[in-house]
Amino acid sequence: MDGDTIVALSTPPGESGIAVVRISGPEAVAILDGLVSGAGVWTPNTVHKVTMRDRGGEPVDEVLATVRRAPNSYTGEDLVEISCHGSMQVVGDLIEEIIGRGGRTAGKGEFTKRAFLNGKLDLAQAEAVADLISAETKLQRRVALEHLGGGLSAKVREIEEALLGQLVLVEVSIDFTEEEITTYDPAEVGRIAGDLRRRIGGLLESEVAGGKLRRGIRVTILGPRNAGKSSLYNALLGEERAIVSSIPGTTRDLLRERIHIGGFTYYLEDTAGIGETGCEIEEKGMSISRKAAEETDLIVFVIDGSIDWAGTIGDETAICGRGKTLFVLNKRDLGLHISAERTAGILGVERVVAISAANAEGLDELRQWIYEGTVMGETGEIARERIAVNARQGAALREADEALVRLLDALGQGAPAEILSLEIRAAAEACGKVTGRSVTDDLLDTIFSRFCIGK
Ligand SMILES: Nc1nc2c(ncn2[C@@H]2O[C@H](COP(=O)(O)OP(=O)(O)OP(=O)(O)O)[C@@H](O)[C@H]2O)c(=O)[nH]1
Ligand SMILES: [Mg+2]
Repeated sequence: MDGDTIVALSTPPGESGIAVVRISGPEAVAILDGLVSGAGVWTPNTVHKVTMRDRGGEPVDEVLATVRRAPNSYTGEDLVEISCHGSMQVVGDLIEEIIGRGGRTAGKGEFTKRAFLNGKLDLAQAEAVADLISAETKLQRRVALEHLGGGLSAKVREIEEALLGQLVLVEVSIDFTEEEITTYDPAEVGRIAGDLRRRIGGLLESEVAGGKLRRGIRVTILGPRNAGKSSLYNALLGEERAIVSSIPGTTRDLLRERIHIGGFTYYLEDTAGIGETGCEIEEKGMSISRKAAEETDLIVFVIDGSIDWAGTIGDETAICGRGKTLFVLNKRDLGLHISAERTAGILGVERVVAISAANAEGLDELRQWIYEGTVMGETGEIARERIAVNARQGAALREADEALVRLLDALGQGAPAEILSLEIRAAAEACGKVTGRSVTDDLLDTIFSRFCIGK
């Protein structure tokens, strides 16, 4: 742990009613004394109204200051929280004064990193802080809050404790090999290992959806020119974001905005229409569309259903992976040239949805379909348990599971206690990576670099 005292603005920069500057570390209170030009009586956890001055004695701002004493603070250190007026000049001057008095600008997530290093939070909880800050939907907030409350940590710790319980018995047996005493029951070890694998498997089931819950899901609207892609894009966004016109080739660049469906964040993209054109700009737009089609999670392929569209889609659908493409017939308000069912037959897909982007018809069905096509089947568990492991936690749990597989193998071959102990220990160590009991400095740096400054 660095013994220095860190400072940062913990609210977003810019003009606001109030801004909060935090100071954490051994010098926090001494710095506060300096800011009010004299030793103050700082009753912990009490709000003090004070005038802060620069080193020339000139007032900088009237603020509310709260002191929390180590170890009873977020960071586990002496922590000063200053609520000042939300002017960037005030904040800048205050931070400058604090640095002039021995404070140092905090790195990303350094307050939370200190909280972790001082045992106030475990690693899964610290990661949940970042998730909670970036939560945009209720589901994201609920999962983050469950993890912050120790929900995931508790489940992993139970697994770890069961492993350690067996480890003790197996290791005692190693010490007593001379006497030929067996302190453990291989069948029981096997039964427990099997049970723990099931529990780990349950947690891992949430990993894919957990990744999507945190990262968001990319959905690209694709199709021939003039099919109504931009109209659909706007309708799903609920605002006139993209230019719509009856001239084919209106959209040239890729547009991207966020929408939320079922508690997940979707990055919805509008693209340039695909088709024959002599226009260099449109060609460039199309090559961006094709690249997006390859990389995206889900394609919504829009066809103008009011016309004899067969010739318009050519082999464009070939660039769409069948597994990740939803076909939509647009402009149903004008009457469909061919029904949705027949279209599905022609395209060789199970389902086609008919909509009217102009009249916002069929959009709920399409939203539901987008949700089904991307996360359905993986989310039930998350919604119920509010547990969604992230990639790092997933990797650690898989490592634990692999050790358990080797343990079961060893048991099957009647391996000696030394081997069993090795694998049980490996599984427990891997679990420890989730809660942060066994982590390296490099890993910590990677994790906390995801944070913003001031958290
Ligand atoms: N009647 C009707 N017209 C629509 C509908 N959706 C789009 N249009 C019209 O179709 C034309 C093309 O719409 P856009 O949304 O610009 O089509 P696009 O697929 O983005 O076209 P490009 O950007 O040129 O590839 C416009 O005149 C729209 O008003 C619909 O559901 N019903
Ligand atoms: Mg368009």
